[in-house]
Amino acid sequence: MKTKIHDLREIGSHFQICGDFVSGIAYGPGHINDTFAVTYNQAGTLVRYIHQRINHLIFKNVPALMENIHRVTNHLRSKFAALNCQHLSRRALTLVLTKDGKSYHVDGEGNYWRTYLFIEKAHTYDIIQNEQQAFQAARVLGQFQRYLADLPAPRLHETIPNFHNTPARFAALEEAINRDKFNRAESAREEIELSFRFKSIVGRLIDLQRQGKLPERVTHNDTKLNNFMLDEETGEGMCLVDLDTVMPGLSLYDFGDLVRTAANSGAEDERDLSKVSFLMPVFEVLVRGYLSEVKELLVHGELDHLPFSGQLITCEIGIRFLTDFLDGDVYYKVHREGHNLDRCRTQYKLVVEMERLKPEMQKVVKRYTS
Ligand code: ADP
Ligand code: GN1
Ligand code: MG
Repeated sequence: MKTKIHDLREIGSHFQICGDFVSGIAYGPGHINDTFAVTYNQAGTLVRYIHQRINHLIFKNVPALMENIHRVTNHLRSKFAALNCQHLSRRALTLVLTKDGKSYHVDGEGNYWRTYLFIEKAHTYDIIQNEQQAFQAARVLGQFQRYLADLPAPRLHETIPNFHNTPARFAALEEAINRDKFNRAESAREEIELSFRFKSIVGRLIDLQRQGKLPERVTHNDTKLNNFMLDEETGEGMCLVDLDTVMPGLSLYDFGDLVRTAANSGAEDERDLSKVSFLMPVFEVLVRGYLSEVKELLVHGELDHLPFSGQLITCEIGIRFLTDFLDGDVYYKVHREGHNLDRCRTQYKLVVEMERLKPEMQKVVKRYTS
C-alpha cells in the first residue's frame, strides 16, 4: 500500500505550531499508521514535529484512544518531573494540541490526525545492533510498566478489544483457512500445519489470568524493538512510542513482544530464514534489563512465565500475519507479494527455536529471580 500524499502544511495549520512550514516527509517503519516528519522555521531555528494519520479502520474509537494517550503521557511526565529528570520531553511523548485545544484533528476526508514533539537525537532500530540496546529497551519497558502501575482511575479504554486474546486470534486464523478467499492456503500449507501444532499453547496466559494468577496492568501491548527510542550519542533508552494500544493487559505480552523482536538475529520479514535465529545472549540481557525495574512489582506467575512469553507472542503475531496473508493483506501494510507469509515464516521459525531453548531460558530467569 502506498502512503497517500496529504497536504501536511494544511494539516499542521490546525495545531498549536508556530513558525513557517518548511517541508514534510513520510517517516518511520510502522505497519499501521501513516507517520510524517514536518519541519518548521521558528524565527530562524528549524524545529521538527511528527504528524500521524491514525488508522481509524483499525482503531475504531479514536477519541477514546487519544484520551488514553493524553492521560498516560501526562502521568509519565509527572513521574519523571518528580524525580527531577532532565529532558522530560524526550522521556515521554508530548502531544501538541489543536488550536481549539483538542488532542486530534479530523480533516475533510474523515482522517484523524495527531501531532507530537519530534524526539531529536534518538533512533529506533528494526534489528538489534548490540546487547546494550537490548538492556536499554528492556529497562525502558520495565520503567513504563512501573510508572503506570499507579495511574489513577478510571480504567483505560480498550482501544482494540481482545487484542492479545491468542485463542481468539487462532479462531480467526481457522476462519481464514476455511474461507480461503484468495486461494492462498495451498501456498501456506506448511505454515498452516505448524499453526495447528501450536494450538495447544495459545490459551496458556489467558487461562492463568482467569485463574487469578496473572494480574491486569496498564501495558503497552506493542513493544517491538522499533517502538523504543534510544539516544543516538549515549545509547540510553529514552522512551516508548506508538501508544495506540496502551490499555489494560498482561505484563508478559509486553516482555514477550520485546523478546520476539530484539532476540531475533534477522528482520521480521527476512526471506532468507538462515539469517533468522533466536539470540540467547540477548534474551539474558532483556531479562536483566527488565527485572532491574520490575523485579519487586511482578508476581510469581509473571516471573515464572518470562521464558514462555516470547514464544507465545511470537506465535500470536505469526498467526496474525498468516491470517492477513490468507485474507488478502487487509490489515498490515505490505510492500511485496507474499510479504505477510514471509513475516509468518520468520515468526514460526523463532517459535520452534524458543520451544527448543526453553530449558536454557528458564535457567536464565532463575538466575535473576532466586
Ligand atoms: P506505527 O503505529 O505505524 O508503528 P509509530 O508511532 O511507531 O507508528 O511511529 C513510526 C515511527 O516513527 C517510529 O518507529 C519512530 O521511528 C518514529 N516516531 C514516532 N514518534 C516519534 C516522535 N515523537 N519523535 C521522533 N520519531 C518518532
Ligand atoms: C503492528 O504499529 P506497529 O507497526 O508498531 C501491530 C502489532 C504487531 C506488529 C508486528 C495495532 O505494530 O500488534 O505486533 O505490527 N499493531 C497493531 O510487527 O496491530
Ligand atoms: Mg510502531
